[in-house]
Amino acid sequence: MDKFYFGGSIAAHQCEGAYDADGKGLGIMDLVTVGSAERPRKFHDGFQKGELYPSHYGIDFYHRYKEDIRLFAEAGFSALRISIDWSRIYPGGDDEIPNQKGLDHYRDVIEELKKNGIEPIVTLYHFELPVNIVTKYGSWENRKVIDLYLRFVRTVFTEYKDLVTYWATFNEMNHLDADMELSDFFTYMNTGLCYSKLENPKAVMAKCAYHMTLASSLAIRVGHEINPDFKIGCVFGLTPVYASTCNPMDSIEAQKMMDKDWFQIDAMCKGAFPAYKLKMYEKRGITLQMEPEDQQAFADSRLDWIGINYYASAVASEVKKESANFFGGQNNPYLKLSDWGWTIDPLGLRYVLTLIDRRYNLPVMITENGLGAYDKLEGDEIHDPYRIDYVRDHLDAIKTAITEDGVNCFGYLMWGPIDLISATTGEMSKRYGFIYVDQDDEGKGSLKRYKKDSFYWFKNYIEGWR
Ligand code: BGP
Repeated sequence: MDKFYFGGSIAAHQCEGAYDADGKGLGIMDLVTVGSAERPRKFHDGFQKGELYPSHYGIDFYHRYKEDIRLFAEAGFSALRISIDWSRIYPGGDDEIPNQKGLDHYRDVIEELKKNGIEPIVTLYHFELPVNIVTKYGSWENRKVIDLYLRFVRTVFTEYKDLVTYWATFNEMNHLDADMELSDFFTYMNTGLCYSKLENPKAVMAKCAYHMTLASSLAIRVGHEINPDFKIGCVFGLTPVYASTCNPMDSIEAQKMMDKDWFQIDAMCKGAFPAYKLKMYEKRGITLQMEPEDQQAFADSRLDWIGINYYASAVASEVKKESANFFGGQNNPYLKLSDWGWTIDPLGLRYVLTLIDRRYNLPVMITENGLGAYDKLEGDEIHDPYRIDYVRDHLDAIKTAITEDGVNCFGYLMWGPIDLISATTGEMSKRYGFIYVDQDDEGKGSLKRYKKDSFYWFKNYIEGWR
């Protein structure tokens, strides 16, 4: 990849709103309430009176995308990562015929991006699973769901085959490892299933993770058949883990914590589902339903690129303490925390980039990175030096990884270039954007867009890159 892309990443359920417009079905995130750092988001089987569901309104990107894309172009973006919400294309996930209005909508968005000189990078699954797939099929635990997903991706690949080159099969499926204690919310976001309510949660998660990994490999195959020039990647949320001391046991602990992030990438890049993972499952008494043709799918479809979502690092210690860090493990005394307690560690990005490069030798893109912070609108202005520092320090780390460590990184997409709904808390006040959106946590506000100081800074930075 010879070009370096600058831009941002957004996800349909966090920005579009219009949750029931133009034939869209219900997606799992449509059933999740607003929360906060202290008050976890709740999810229900249906809507509850008096609750607020932020995906229903988002930031109204569904109707305002033209204005927003113009702003991205003005900021100098050369790429934008969007997601296509499965429930807009196949409202129930298993419909025979796709919803034409959904297809038309994303065509308009993609064409608008191209008109503005912005490369669309399209994620095919960003926590946007039709609810019907959970209630009728039991979600990804059921192998049948792979075929339904493939029907969806085939439709989308075919529809936009002359408009889109860069695809990502999934966002952050790596949060489903059977070797870790999972939270209800993370398993819900990925599968619509509630961890603590499952009878044998580790086995269910292992099956879901396997089926999603296989679905990704099969989607790569389908995509390359439709257009051999497609560049198909998958996006992983990666947290480098440091050992808390030079006690070798701490290093083993750190290695274990990172191990959970490799097996799916290994399966998609090395031609086989890794034997070490199968051994681990065996030890836990978990049996996967593996068919002979699966091996062929892993063997003949490899990722073209790897997407890295990077927010924080973690610390591992042999001495088991209650996990202090949102990303697992302990907090790092050398590093500061964001307002939401996420470790700020630009060097960790250089570290993880180098790890991935040496392990897979593939082009990588930073598909998400950013700082969730409280912003204050003063008149028409937002002064956000903290965000500028954060993004600059991370970009400097990428530059070093490219120029000194020889990493093949072809882009930086900051998360939430326009303020949107937080995935983990459902808040609006956890703001990431270069563009401010006038809306509060109750969904009230004019929705007017304002350029923050970081907007102008980013534009300048892009012009001066290299
Ligand atoms: C990533 C998700 C995004 C996004 C981001 C920031 O894991 O892929 O969807 O939301 O995290 O998280 P939050 O919005 O909770 O601050």
